[in-house]
Amino acid sequence: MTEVIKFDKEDRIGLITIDNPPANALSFAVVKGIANTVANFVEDTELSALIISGAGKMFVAGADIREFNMARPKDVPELHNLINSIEESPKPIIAALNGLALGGGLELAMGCHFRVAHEKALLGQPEVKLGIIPGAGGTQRLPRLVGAEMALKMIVGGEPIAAKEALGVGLVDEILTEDFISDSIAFAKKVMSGGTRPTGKIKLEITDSTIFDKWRDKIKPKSRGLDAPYECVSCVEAAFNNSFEKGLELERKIFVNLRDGEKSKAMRHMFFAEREINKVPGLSRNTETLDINSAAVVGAGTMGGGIAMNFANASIPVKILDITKDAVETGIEIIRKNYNRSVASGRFTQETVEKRMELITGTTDYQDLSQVDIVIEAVFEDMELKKGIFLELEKVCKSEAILASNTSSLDINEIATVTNRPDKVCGTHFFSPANVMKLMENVRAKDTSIETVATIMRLSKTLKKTGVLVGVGDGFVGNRMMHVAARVAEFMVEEGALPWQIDEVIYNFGFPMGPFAMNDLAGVDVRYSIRQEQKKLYGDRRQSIILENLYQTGRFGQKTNGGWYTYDKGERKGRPEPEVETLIVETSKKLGFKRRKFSDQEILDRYLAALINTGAHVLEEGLAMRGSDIDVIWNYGYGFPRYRGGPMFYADQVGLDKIYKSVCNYNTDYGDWLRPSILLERLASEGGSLGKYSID
Ligand code: T1G
Repeated sequence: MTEVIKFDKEDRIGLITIDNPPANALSFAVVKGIANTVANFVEDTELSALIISGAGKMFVAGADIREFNMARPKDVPELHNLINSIEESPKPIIAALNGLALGGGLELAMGCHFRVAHEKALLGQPEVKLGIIPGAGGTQRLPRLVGAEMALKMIVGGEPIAAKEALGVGLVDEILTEDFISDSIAFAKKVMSGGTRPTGKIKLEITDSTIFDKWRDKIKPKSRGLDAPYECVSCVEAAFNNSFEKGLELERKIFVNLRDGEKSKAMRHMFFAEREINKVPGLSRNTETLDINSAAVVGAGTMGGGIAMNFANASIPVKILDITKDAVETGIEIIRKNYNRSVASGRFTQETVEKRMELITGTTDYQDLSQVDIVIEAVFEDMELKKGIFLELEKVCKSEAILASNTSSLDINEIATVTNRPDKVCGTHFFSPANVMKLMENVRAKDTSIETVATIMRLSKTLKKTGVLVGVGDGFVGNRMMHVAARVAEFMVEEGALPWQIDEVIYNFGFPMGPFAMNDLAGVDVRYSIRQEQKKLYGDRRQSIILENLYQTGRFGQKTNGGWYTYDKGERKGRPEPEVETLIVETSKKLGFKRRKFSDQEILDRYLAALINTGAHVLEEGLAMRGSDIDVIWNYGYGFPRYRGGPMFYADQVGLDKIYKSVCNYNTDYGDWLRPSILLERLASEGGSLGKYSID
């Protein structure tokens, strides 16, 4: 017996245990092992029933995603064929769901004749999150067991349901709680002489055929650029309009088409990328970490308030300090308003909000921070101000406390110099709004200890954030790349394009908004002050005069009802402003540019070349550990469309040689802003990959 499949017998009952850690994925070896065991069971006259279960906390987490692009060995059947053979068995086969049954795991269970589940088991078809559909009979069997509405909810939504709900809708026959395997064997003995129940033979009748178009309308707002959600609806619909065999055929065709398409490859890349970020060289499960049972935030502004909310949401008491009582009270009031909006939207109950507000206490006295485990400084981006705060913290905070800065670009190495604990100084860069955005750039300064790194990486998980470890550099990773791409967008405006044309191109690529709309949201004044600060680093490079001219008009964005766009009262979406267009044309003239047309494709090429080349520089400088880490940062922090992976994965798909050529071409226009990355050049020449690149 292969080591991933164990087989036992008790009386007339056979028991398969899938033991393929870490997720009992249906790898080639597992599929082969099950197929051989099922074939032997069918022939074995001493056996009357067969149970399939899983070892550990999961039943089966699905097909093995790592094998999607591998050639299937000739002696391994396709999963959907194995499941059909289980369903055709002349003797009953029971799925004993000891835990998570997802994707192909639930499809395997539905090919069985009976299903029993542990009360803690979850059952789901999450394939849509990978840009595919259930490809082993799920779209045809699930509606036969639970009906159209539930099947659509599970397959199109992709979320699992609990065993109890599964029992209620007929997906599970019994819930077992005591000794799960012996109870499963008892169940098998009960049904072993009652014959089989092939799911595929269940007749389907549709009562309301409009349900499918209703679902298509329902998913539209969140399915921009996606194909899989619509294909899920079509396959479930096909189950009601075709024979079982025909439905399986259609499902298979659509599954293969999606699986081999660029969008699913990108989403599968992101699945693994999100898991790679936790792998830090030198950091292991045994690395000592500091328990974070209390926190403090210095600065009761928008960011400080949002950060404090994250701790309260994780049930961690948090103090919020500012220089005046008024500032503290205002900050806490803003927090309450944010929470009240969540109550109004039904996300939280009033009781939850009260409990969380009790965890947040304001102060103006540094002494009150003396016993907290971590302090996060979140004040204005001014180095001297930050150093002064860290000096105070060094005096009052207990020696083991971690001192973190939420700075989005300043040098944390320099901040650390004013403390006696550089090993405990780091960055925790939250993205605005801090209580909403999942991304955290965890910044490792040159003396930050591995224990401090381990602590803040674990803190990200505690706060339900996606923490990516980055190094100290201008703008760290995300903003470093964003500012170069945004400058190139501004340069194109100086040379002939208009903000609204560029934003439309970037929106149509899949971003939630373009760079100019994003700047109006974050503040033209904020970008202006960062750019002024950056002149210390890049003073000799071309500067964005249009940004400086716009700033001088006092049009700072949504906060002033007008920036690049004008915002009519209550409107979140701005409209092109003729006054700004006039300013742009005047600026072009003063700069000596003869304004010219930019095609949409050229705009996209220039913008992405800037983004990708700067990402390659970031990798070259060791500020990010992997290309896939950059993809996670851009998906979670800036809305890079997941069905395109991230900038690094996307560059691989376009072709690094093409990207490198574009960068060299645009380097003549933008100078060192697009100085070709040596890493990009090397990978392009070697046929390498940015998305797979890793410094470890
Ligand atoms: N294939 C390969 N590896 C997998 C895997 C899978 N299906 N699921 C998990 N892993 C790895 C994961 O990469 C990580 O590896 C480790 O297991 C622990 O995962 C035919 C075609 C199950 C909820 O989409 O949602 O079936 O980093 O860190 O937080 O129709 O993993 O340790 O090296 O996420 O406890 C459908 C995907 C597949 C479920 C557990 N199934 N997995 O979460 O641990 S397509 C899915 C998850 C399919 C059929 C189709 C989660 C989890 P490493 P983890 P976790």
